[in-house]
Amino acid sequence: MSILNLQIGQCGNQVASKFMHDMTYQWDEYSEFTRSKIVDQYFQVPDKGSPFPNSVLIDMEPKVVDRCIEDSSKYELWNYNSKFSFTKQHGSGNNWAYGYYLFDTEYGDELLEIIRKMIEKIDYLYGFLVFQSLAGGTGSGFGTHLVEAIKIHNPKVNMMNVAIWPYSTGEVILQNYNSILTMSRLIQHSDGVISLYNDEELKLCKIGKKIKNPTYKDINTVISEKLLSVFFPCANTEEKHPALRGFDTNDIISHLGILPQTNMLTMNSYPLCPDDSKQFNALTWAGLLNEVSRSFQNNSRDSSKWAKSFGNIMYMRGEEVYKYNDYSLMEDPNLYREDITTGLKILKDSYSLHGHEKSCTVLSNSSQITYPLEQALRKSVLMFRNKAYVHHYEKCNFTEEDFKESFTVARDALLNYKP
Ligand SMILES: Nc1nc2c(ncn2[C@@H]2O[C@H](COP(=O)(O)OP(=O)(O)OP(=O)(O)O)[C@@H](O)[C@H]2O)c(=O)[nH]1
Ligand SMILES: [Mg+2]
Repeated sequence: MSILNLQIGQCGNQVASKFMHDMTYQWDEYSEFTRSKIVDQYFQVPDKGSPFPNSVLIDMEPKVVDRCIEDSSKYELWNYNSKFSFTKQHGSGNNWAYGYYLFDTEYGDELLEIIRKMIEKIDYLYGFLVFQSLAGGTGSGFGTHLVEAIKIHNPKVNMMNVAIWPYSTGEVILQNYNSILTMSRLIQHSDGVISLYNDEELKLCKIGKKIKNPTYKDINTVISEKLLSVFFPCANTEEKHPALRGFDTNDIISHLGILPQTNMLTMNSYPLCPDDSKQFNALTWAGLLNEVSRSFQNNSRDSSKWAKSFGNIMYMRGEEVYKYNDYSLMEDPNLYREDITTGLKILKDSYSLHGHEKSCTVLSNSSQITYPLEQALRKSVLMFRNKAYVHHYEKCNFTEEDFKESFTVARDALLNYKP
Protein backbone atom coordinates (compact mmCIF):
# COMPACT_ATOMS: atom_id res chain seq x y z
CA MET A 1 0.00 0.00 0.00
CA SER A 2 2.09 2.89 -1.21
CA ILE A 3 2.00 6.51 -2.18
CA LEU A 4 4.09 7.86 -5.03
CA ASN A 5 5.43 11.36 -4.42
CA LEU A 6 6.00 13.68 -7.33
CA GLN A 7 8.12 16.70 -6.42
CA ILE A 8 7.99 19.30 -9.17
CA GLY A 9 9.89 22.56 -9.71
CA GLN A 10 12.05 24.38 -7.17
CA CYS A 11 9.39 24.76 -4.51
CA GLY A 12 7.93 21.26 -4.99
CA ASN A 13 11.36 19.66 -4.65
CA GLN A 14 12.47 21.70 -1.65
CA VAL A 15 9.23 21.22 0.27
CA ALA A 16 8.91 17.51 -0.50
CA SER A 17 12.56 16.82 0.35
CA LYS A 18 12.15 18.45 3.74
CA PHE A 19 8.94 16.49 4.31
CA MET A 20 10.62 13.17 3.48
CA HIS A 21 13.63 14.06 5.61
CA ASP A 22 11.46 14.90 8.61
CA MET A 23 9.32 11.79 8.13
CA THR A 24 12.22 9.61 9.30
CA TYR A 25 14.00 12.16 11.49
CA GLN A 26 13.51 10.51 14.89
CA TRP A 27 13.45 6.97 13.61
CA ASP A 28 14.84 5.39 16.78
CA GLU A 29 11.96 6.80 18.80
CA TYR A 30 9.18 5.48 16.57
CA SER A 31 7.10 2.42 17.41
CA GLU A 32 7.29 -0.72 15.29
CA PHE A 33 3.84 0.14 13.93
CA THR A 34 4.97 3.60 12.82
CA ARG A 35 8.18 2.39 11.22
CA SER A 36 6.50 -0.35 9.25
CA LYS A 37 3.78 2.02 8.05
CA ILE A 38 6.35 4.58 6.91
CA VAL A 39 8.35 1.98 5.00
CA ASP A 40 5.21 0.46 3.47
CA GLN A 41 3.81 3.74 2.44
CA TYR A 42 6.77 5.81 1.31
CA PHE A 43 9.84 3.62 0.60
CA GLN A 44 11.36 0.92 -1.55
CA VAL A 45 13.78 -1.44 0.15
CA PRO A 46 15.89 -3.10 -2.54
CA ASP A 47 17.85 -6.34 -1.95
CA LYS A 48 21.05 -4.43 -2.58
CA GLY A 49 21.76 -0.77 -1.90
CA SER A 50 20.01 1.62 0.41
CA PRO A 51 16.27 2.23 0.71
CA PHE A 52 14.88 5.04 -1.42
CA PRO A 53 11.59 6.92 -1.35
CA ASN A 54 8.82 6.33 -3.88
CA SER A 55 9.58 9.80 -5.17
CA VAL A 56 10.20 11.19 -8.63
CA LEU A 57 12.12 14.48 -8.64
CA ILE A 58 11.20 16.73 -11.54
CA ASP A 59 12.43 20.12 -12.69
CA MET A 60 13.28 21.93 -15.90
CA GLU A 61 16.63 22.93 -14.39
CA PRO A 62 19.07 20.49 -12.76
CA LYS A 63 20.24 22.61 -9.80
CA VAL A 64 17.55 22.00 -7.21
CA VAL A 65 17.02 18.32 -8.00
CA ASP A 66 20.78 17.69 -7.93
CA ARG A 67 21.00 19.37 -4.54
CA CYS A 68 18.12 17.32 -3.10
CA ILE A 69 19.80 14.11 -4.28
CA GLU A 70 23.19 15.24 -3.00
CA ASP A 71 21.79 16.22 0.44
CA SER A 72 20.04 12.88 0.78
CA SER A 73 23.25 11.00 -0.07
CA LYS A 74 24.41 11.96 3.45
CA TYR A 75 21.36 10.46 5.18
CA GLU A 76 21.89 7.23 7.05
CA LEU A 77 18.50 5.64 6.53
CA TRP A 78 17.75 6.33 2.89
CA ASN A 79 18.87 8.23 -0.20
CA TYR A 80 16.98 9.44 -3.23
CA ASN A 81 17.47 7.20 -6.26
CA SER A 82 18.70 9.40 -9.10
CA LYS A 83 17.21 6.98 -11.64
CA PHE A 84 13.89 8.47 -10.67
CA SER A 85 14.71 12.05 -11.45
CA PHE A 86 13.99 14.15 -14.50
CA THR A 87 15.74 17.42 -15.32
CA LYS A 88 16.41 19.57 -18.38
CA GLN A 89 18.59 22.56 -19.01
CA HIS A 90 16.07 25.40 -19.02
CA GLY A 91 13.36 26.63 -16.66
CA SER A 92 9.81 27.46 -17.57
CA GLY A 93 10.40 31.18 -16.91
CA ASN A 94 7.52 31.48 -14.45
CA ASN A 95 5.14 31.00 -17.36
CA TRP A 96 2.39 28.44 -16.74
CA ALA A 97 1.65 28.06 -20.44
CA TYR A 98 5.29 27.44 -21.29
CA GLY A 99 5.56 24.68 -18.68
CA TYR A 100 2.28 23.17 -19.88
CA TYR A 101 3.43 23.38 -23.50
CA LEU A 102 6.83 21.79 -22.79
CA PHE A 103 5.10 18.77 -21.33
CA ASP A 104 2.85 18.49 -24.34
CA THR A 105 5.39 18.95 -27.06
CA GLU A 106 8.73 17.80 -25.70
CA TYR A 107 9.03 15.91 -22.47
CA GLY A 108 5.74 14.37 -21.38
CA ASP A 109 6.35 10.87 -22.73
CA GLU A 110 9.88 10.65 -21.34
CA LEU A 111 8.71 11.63 -17.86
CA LEU A 112 5.66 9.35 -17.92
CA GLU A 113 8.02 6.47 -18.72
CA ILE A 114 10.10 7.20 -15.59
CA ILE A 115 6.94 7.33 -13.50
CA ARG A 116 5.71 4.09 -15.07
CA LYS A 117 8.97 2.39 -14.03
CA MET A 118 8.50 3.60 -10.47
CA ILE A 119 4.90 2.32 -10.45
CA GLU A 120 6.17 -1.10 -11.61
CA LYS A 121 8.33 -1.31 -8.49
CA ILE A 122 5.43 -0.62 -6.15
CA ASP A 123 3.30 -3.56 -4.97
CA TYR A 124 0.08 -1.71 -4.57
CA LEU A 125 -0.12 1.96 -5.47
CA TYR A 126 -3.14 3.72 -4.08
CA GLY A 127 -2.25 7.38 -4.37
CA PHE A 128 -0.12 10.11 -5.85
CA LEU A 129 1.00 13.02 -3.71
CA VAL A 130 2.15 15.94 -5.84
CA PHE A 131 4.17 18.86 -4.44
CA GLN A 132 4.23 22.08 -6.45
CA SER A 133 4.09 25.85 -6.19
CA LEU A 134 1.25 27.68 -7.87
CA ALA A 135 3.37 30.59 -9.08
CA GLY A 136 6.35 29.28 -11.07
CA GLY A 137 6.19 27.80 -14.55
CA THR A 138 7.39 24.25 -13.95
CA GLY A 139 5.56 23.24 -10.77
CA SER A 140 2.42 24.95 -11.93
CA GLY A 141 2.24 24.52 -15.73
CA PHE A 142 4.33 21.41 -16.35
CA GLY A 143 2.99 19.93 -13.09
CA THR A 144 -0.62 20.56 -14.08
CA HIS A 145 -0.19 18.79 -17.39
CA LEU A 146 1.51 15.91 -15.61
CA VAL A 147 -1.44 15.58 -13.21
CA GLU A 148 -3.86 15.48 -16.15
CA ALA A 149 -1.79 12.85 -17.98
CA ILE A 150 -1.42 10.66 -14.89
CA LYS A 151 -5.15 10.76 -14.29
CA ILE A 152 -5.73 9.51 -17.83
CA HIS A 153 -3.25 6.63 -17.40
CA ASN A 154 -4.25 5.72 -13.83
CA PRO A 155 -7.88 6.73 -13.42
CA LYS A 156 -8.41 4.53 -10.34
CA VAL A 157 -5.43 5.76 -8.37
CA ASN A 158 -6.25 8.81 -6.32
CA MET A 159 -4.41 12.07 -6.66
CA MET A 160 -3.68 14.57 -3.91
CA ASN A 161 -1.81 17.83 -4.42
CA VAL A 162 0.11 20.03 -2.03
CA ALA A 163 -0.10 23.52 -3.54
CA ILE A 164 2.06 26.34 -2.19
CA TRP A 165 0.51 29.78 -2.71
CA PRO A 166 2.88 32.69 -3.48
CA TYR A 167 3.37 35.71 -1.23
CA SER A 168 0.42 38.00 -1.86
CA THR A 169 2.78 40.94 -2.26
CA GLY A 170 3.98 39.11 -5.34
CA GLU A 171 7.51 38.12 -6.29
CA VAL A 172 6.42 36.73 -9.63
CA ILE A 173 4.62 39.09 -11.99
CA LEU A 174 2.54 36.28 -13.52
CA GLN A 175 1.71 34.60 -10.22
CA ASN A 176 -2.01 35.34 -10.18
CA TYR A 177 -2.52 33.97 -13.68
CA ASN A 178 -0.38 30.94 -12.87
CA SER A 179 -2.23 30.29 -9.60
CA ILE A 180 -5.68 30.48 -11.18
CA LEU A 181 -4.70 28.37 -14.19
CA THR A 182 -3.22 25.69 -11.91
CA MET A 183 -6.06 25.72 -9.40
CA SER A 184 -8.71 25.60 -12.14
CA ARG A 185 -7.14 22.43 -13.58
CA LEU A 186 -6.52 20.82 -10.20
CA ILE A 187 -10.13 21.54 -9.26
CA GLN A 188 -11.08 19.35 -12.22
CA HIS A 189 -8.47 16.59 -11.98
CA SER A 190 -7.27 16.23 -8.40
CA ASP A 191 -9.03 14.35 -5.61
CA GLY A 192 -7.87 16.85 -3.01
CA VAL A 193 -5.73 19.98 -3.18
CA ILE A 194 -4.13 21.00 0.11
CA SER A 195 -3.34 24.72 0.05
CA LEU A 196 -0.48 26.17 2.08
CA TYR A 197 0.39 29.84 2.06
CA ASN A 198 3.87 31.36 2.03
CA ASP A 199 2.44 34.51 3.67
CA GLU A 200 1.10 32.53 6.61
CA GLU A 201 4.23 30.42 7.04
CA LEU A 202 6.46 33.51 6.85
CA LYS A 203 4.39 35.14 9.59
CA LEU A 204 4.77 32.05 11.73
CA CYS A 205 8.53 32.12 11.31
CA LYS A 206 8.76 35.83 12.13
CA ILE A 207 6.25 36.18 14.94
CA GLY A 208 6.12 32.67 16.33
CA LYS A 209 9.71 31.55 15.92
CA LYS A 210 11.20 35.06 16.12
CA ILE A 211 13.32 34.54 13.01
CA LYS A 212 14.24 37.98 11.66
CA ASN A 213 14.72 37.12 8.01
CA PRO A 214 13.25 33.69 7.40
CA THR A 215 14.62 31.71 4.47
CA TYR A 216 12.80 29.09 2.42
CA LYS A 217 14.49 26.55 4.67
CA ASP A 218 12.70 28.02 7.72
CA ILE A 219 9.40 28.26 5.88
CA ASN A 220 9.69 24.69 4.63
CA THR A 221 10.28 23.50 8.18
CA VAL A 222 6.91 24.91 9.18
CA ILE A 223 5.22 23.48 6.08
CA SER A 224 6.77 20.09 6.71
CA GLU A 225 5.46 20.11 10.30
CA LYS A 226 1.96 20.80 9.08
CA LEU A 227 2.09 18.11 6.41
CA LEU A 228 3.51 15.53 8.78
CA SER A 229 0.73 16.14 11.25
CA VAL A 230 -1.55 14.69 8.56
CA PHE A 231 0.64 12.25 6.63
CA PHE A 232 2.63 10.76 9.51
CA PRO A 233 1.16 7.39 10.55
CA CYS A 234 -1.57 7.53 13.16
CA ALA A 235 -2.03 4.48 15.41
CA ASN A 236 -5.55 5.57 16.34
CA THR A 237 -6.23 2.65 18.62
CA GLU A 238 -9.36 4.28 20.00
CA GLU A 239 -12.59 2.43 19.40
CA LYS A 240 -14.41 5.32 17.75
CA HIS A 241 -12.84 5.00 14.30
CA PRO A 242 -10.61 1.93 14.49
CA ALA A 243 -10.34 1.46 10.75
CA LEU A 244 -9.08 4.94 9.98
CA ARG A 245 -5.38 5.44 9.53
CA GLY A 246 -5.43 9.10 8.57
CA PHE A 247 -2.36 9.33 6.43
CA ASP A 248 -4.01 7.11 3.84
CA THR A 249 -5.15 9.37 1.01
CA ASN A 250 -8.18 7.12 0.35
CA ASP A 251 -9.37 7.76 3.90
CA ILE A 252 -8.80 11.47 3.60
CA ILE A 253 -10.74 11.73 0.37
CA SER A 254 -13.67 9.63 1.50
CA HIS A 255 -14.01 11.41 4.85
CA LEU A 256 -13.79 14.98 3.68
CA GLY A 257 -16.93 14.95 1.60
CA ILE A 258 -14.95 15.58 -1.55
CA LEU A 259 -17.18 15.81 -4.57
CA PRO A 260 -16.21 16.86 -8.09
CA GLN A 261 -15.04 20.47 -7.91
CA THR A 262 -15.29 20.71 -4.13
CA ASN A 263 -11.81 19.38 -3.47
CA MET A 264 -9.93 22.36 -2.01
CA LEU A 265 -8.51 21.61 1.43
CA THR A 266 -6.96 23.79 4.11
CA MET A 267 -5.12 23.12 7.35
CA ASN A 268 -5.36 24.63 10.81
CA SER A 269 -2.64 23.56 13.19
CA TYR A 270 -1.87 24.28 16.89
CA PRO A 271 0.41 24.97 18.60
CA LEU A 272 1.83 26.97 15.72
CA CYS A 273 5.45 26.76 16.80
CA PRO A 274 7.42 25.91 19.91
CA ASP A 275 7.88 29.43 21.20
CA ASP A 276 4.59 30.83 20.05
CA SER A 277 3.07 32.77 22.94
CA LYS A 278 -0.33 31.24 22.26
CA GLN A 279 0.90 27.84 23.19
CA PHE A 280 0.84 28.76 26.87
CA ASN A 281 -2.97 28.92 26.72
CA ALA A 282 -3.14 25.88 24.57
CA LEU A 283 -1.14 23.32 26.47
CA THR A 284 -4.27 21.40 27.37
CA TRP A 285 -6.32 19.46 24.84
CA ALA A 286 -9.28 21.74 25.56
CA GLY A 287 -7.08 24.79 24.85
CA LEU A 288 -5.82 23.33 21.56
CA LEU A 289 -9.33 22.51 20.38
CA ASN A 290 -10.41 26.01 21.31
CA GLU A 291 -7.62 27.54 19.17
CA VAL A 292 -8.32 25.26 16.21
CA SER A 293 -12.07 25.82 16.26
CA ARG A 294 -11.60 29.61 16.53
CA SER A 295 -9.74 29.64 13.25
CA PHE A 296 -13.04 28.74 11.56
CA GLN A 297 -14.71 31.83 12.94
CA ASN A 298 -12.95 34.37 10.75
CA ASN A 299 -12.65 36.62 13.80
CA SER A 300 -16.37 37.13 13.85
CA ARG A 301 -19.18 36.46 16.30
CA ASP A 302 -21.63 36.30 13.43
CA SER A 303 -22.15 32.59 12.75
CA SER A 304 -23.14 33.26 9.13
CA LYS A 305 -19.53 34.33 8.60
CA TRP A 306 -17.99 31.18 9.99
CA ALA A 307 -16.16 28.98 7.51
CA LYS A 308 -18.56 26.16 6.64
CA SER A 309 -17.19 22.68 6.14
CA PHE A 310 -18.14 19.75 3.96
CA GLY A 311 -16.02 17.71 6.33
CA ASN A 312 -13.13 17.91 8.78
CA ILE A 313 -10.52 15.44 9.98
CA MET A 314 -8.88 16.30 13.27
CA TYR A 315 -5.46 14.78 14.04
CA MET A 316 -4.59 14.81 17.74
CA ARG A 317 -1.09 13.72 18.63
CA GLY A 318 0.65 13.58 21.97
CA GLU A 319 0.39 12.91 25.64
CA GLU A 320 -2.73 11.44 27.21
CA VAL A 321 -4.60 11.82 23.97
CA TYR A 322 -6.77 8.78 24.55
CA LYS A 323 -8.07 10.19 27.83
CA TYR A 324 -9.55 13.25 26.19
CA ASN A 325 -12.95 12.97 24.54
CA ASP A 326 -14.76 16.30 24.52
CA TYR A 327 -14.89 17.33 20.87
CA SER A 328 -17.91 19.62 21.17
CA LEU A 329 -16.05 22.74 20.01
CA MET A 330 -15.17 21.11 16.70
CA GLU A 331 -18.59 19.45 16.43
CA ASP A 332 -20.42 22.80 16.67
CA PRO A 333 -23.06 22.82 13.88
CA ASN A 334 -22.00 26.40 13.03
CA LEU A 335 -18.82 24.94 11.54
CA TYR A 336 -20.67 22.72 9.07
CA ARG A 337 -22.86 23.15 6.04
CA GLU A 338 -26.54 22.55 6.49
CA ASP A 339 -27.09 20.81 3.15
CA ILE A 340 -24.25 18.33 2.98
CA THR A 341 -21.57 17.35 5.45
CA THR A 342 -19.64 14.32 6.59
CA GLY A 343 -19.00 16.01 9.93
CA LEU A 344 -15.91 15.51 12.07
CA LYS A 345 -13.55 12.52 12.10
CA ILE A 346 -10.95 12.18 14.80
CA LEU A 347 -7.60 10.46 14.58
CA LYS A 348 -5.23 10.04 17.50
CA ASP A 349 -1.73 8.92 18.28
CA SER A 350 0.10 9.20 21.57
CA TYR A 351 3.42 9.90 19.82
CA SER A 352 4.10 13.65 19.89
CA LEU A 353 5.43 15.22 16.75
CA HIS A 354 7.86 18.14 16.33
CA GLY A 355 8.77 18.36 20.00
CA HIS A 356 5.28 19.49 21.02
CA GLU A 357 3.80 17.69 24.00
CA LYS A 358 0.49 17.84 22.23
CA SER A 359 -0.60 19.04 18.83
CA CYS A 360 -3.84 19.31 16.97
CA THR A 361 -4.37 19.76 13.23
CA VAL A 362 -7.62 19.98 11.34
CA LEU A 363 -7.62 19.15 7.65
CA SER A 364 -10.70 20.77 6.30
CA ASN A 365 -12.80 20.82 3.17
CA SER A 366 -14.37 24.19 3.85
CA SER A 367 -15.00 27.71 2.64
CA GLN A 368 -11.68 28.81 4.19
CA ILE A 369 -10.24 28.46 0.69
CA THR A 370 -12.52 31.07 -0.83
CA TYR A 371 -10.62 34.21 0.22
CA PRO A 372 -7.25 33.42 -1.44
CA LEU A 373 -8.93 32.01 -4.52
CA GLU A 374 -11.21 35.05 -4.88
CA GLN A 375 -8.26 37.40 -4.51
CA ALA A 376 -6.16 35.64 -7.15
CA LEU A 377 -9.16 35.45 -9.47
CA ARG A 378 -9.99 39.13 -9.05
CA LYS A 379 -6.41 40.17 -9.80
CA SER A 380 -6.14 37.83 -12.78
CA VAL A 381 -9.36 39.04 -14.34
CA LEU A 382 -8.23 42.64 -13.92
CA MET A 383 -4.92 41.91 -15.65
CA PHE A 384 -6.66 39.92 -18.36
CA ARG A 385 -9.10 42.77 -19.11
CA ASN A 386 -6.07 44.98 -19.65
CA LYS A 387 -4.51 42.26 -21.79
CA ALA A 388 -1.48 42.33 -19.51
CA TYR A 389 1.08 39.65 -20.40
CA VAL A 390 -1.52 37.60 -22.27
CA HIS A 391 0.78 37.41 -25.30
CA HIS A 392 3.34 35.42 -23.23
CA TYR A 393 0.72 32.69 -22.94
CA GLU A 394 -0.55 32.99 -26.49
CA LYS A 395 2.97 32.28 -27.73
CA CYS A 396 2.58 28.86 -26.13
CA ASN A 397 -0.77 28.06 -27.77
CA PHE A 398 -2.80 29.20 -24.76
CA THR A 399 -5.68 31.31 -26.04
CA GLU A 400 -7.90 34.00 -24.56
CA GLU A 401 -10.72 31.43 -24.59
CA ASP A 402 -8.56 29.13 -22.46
CA PHE A 403 -8.11 31.93 -19.94
CA LYS A 404 -11.86 32.57 -19.83
CA GLU A 405 -12.58 28.89 -19.35
CA SER A 406 -10.21 28.74 -16.35
CA PHE A 407 -11.85 31.80 -14.80
CA THR A 408 -15.24 30.13 -15.17
CA VAL A 409 -14.05 26.92 -13.49
CA ALA A 410 -12.62 28.92 -10.58
CA ARG A 411 -15.84 30.97 -10.26
CA ASP A 412 -18.01 27.85 -10.28
CA ALA A 413 -15.84 26.20 -7.65
CA LEU A 414 -16.17 29.29 -5.45
CA LEU A 415 -19.96 29.05 -5.79
CA ASN A 416 -19.82 25.42 -4.64
CA TYR A 417 -18.26 26.61 -1.39
CA LYS A 418 -20.88 29.27 -0.71
CA PRO A 419 -22.95 28.07 2.27
N1 LIG B 1 7.55 27.60 0.61
C1 LIG B 1 8.40 27.64 -0.42
N2 LIG B 1 8.13 28.38 -1.50
C2 LIG B 1 9.01 28.38 -2.51
C3 LIG B 1 10.23 27.67 -2.45
N3 LIG B 1 10.89 27.89 -3.62
C4 LIG B 1 10.11 28.70 -4.36
N4 LIG B 1 8.96 28.99 -3.70
C5 LIG B 1 7.81 29.78 -4.17
O1 LIG B 1 7.45 29.24 -5.43
C6 LIG B 1 7.09 30.26 -6.34
C7 LIG B 1 8.00 30.17 -7.52
O2 LIG B 1 7.92 28.87 -8.04
P1 LIG B 1 9.15 27.89 -8.24
O3 LIG B 1 8.81 26.58 -7.57
O4 LIG B 1 10.42 28.55 -7.88
O5 LIG B 1 9.10 27.73 -9.82
P2 LIG B 1 9.33 26.44 -10.70
O6 LIG B 1 8.21 25.50 -10.49
O7 LIG B 1 10.70 25.93 -10.46
O8 LIG B 1 9.16 27.03 -12.18
P3 LIG B 1 10.21 27.86 -13.12
O9 LIG B 1 11.39 28.21 -12.25
O10 LIG B 1 9.41 29.01 -13.59
O11 LIG B 1 10.58 26.92 -14.20
C8 LIG B 1 7.17 31.55 -5.57
O12 LIG B 1 5.88 31.83 -5.07
C9 LIG B 1 8.12 31.23 -4.41
O13 LIG B 1 7.82 31.97 -3.27
C10 LIG B 1 10.50 26.90 -1.28
O14 LIG B 1 11.51 26.23 -1.13
N5 LIG B 1 9.55 26.93 -0.31
MG1 LIG C 1 12.52 26.79 -11.20
